[in-house]
Amino acid sequence: MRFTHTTLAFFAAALLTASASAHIFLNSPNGGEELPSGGSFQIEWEIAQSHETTSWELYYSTTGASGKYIPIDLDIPPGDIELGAIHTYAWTVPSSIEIGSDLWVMVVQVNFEYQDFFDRSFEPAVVVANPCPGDFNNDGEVNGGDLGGLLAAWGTEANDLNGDGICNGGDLGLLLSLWGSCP
Ligand SMILES: [Ca+2]
Ligand SMILES: [Ca+2]
Repeated sequence: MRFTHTTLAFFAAALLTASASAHIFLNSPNGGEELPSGGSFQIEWEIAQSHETTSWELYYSTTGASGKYIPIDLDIPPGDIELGAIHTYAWTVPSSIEIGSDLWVMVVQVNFEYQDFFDRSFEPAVVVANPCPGDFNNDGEVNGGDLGGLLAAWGTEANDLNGDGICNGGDLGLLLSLWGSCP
């Protein structure tokens, strides 16, 4: 959570309980970010209180901060669990999400005590049209790195360029037609 003037009043009301239980900070997205449909967005969170950790879980919602939450990845290795450690996850924003949708993300720490601490976007991000379709790795061009990403996602819902719900030959043809520098 971050302080802003517009959110201060709301936050003040929740301060007593929230500050006592803040064990993770979701740094991004935390409100106002633009997420490219079908493109890559880096989710970032930070450890505010260290715990033994078995894994991390990431979820998103397009209906509200309180959910319904849909899994992004439920088995992310714990990594560095020291206070202040920064964690990132390169997420391919599903092209099935309607352009213009508000979007919230939630990160959950799964630990040995069966107490799952979490944080989620304070305000929504928004899903926008991808300025460079096919550039899955956000390096400014459609190239071999993106072809590798497409092949790795073959048969799944990820890197689904033409929006038919699965990554397959149709997407490969489209990727080749988009080959080169982004406009
Ligand atoms: Ca690329
Ligand atoms: Ca497809």
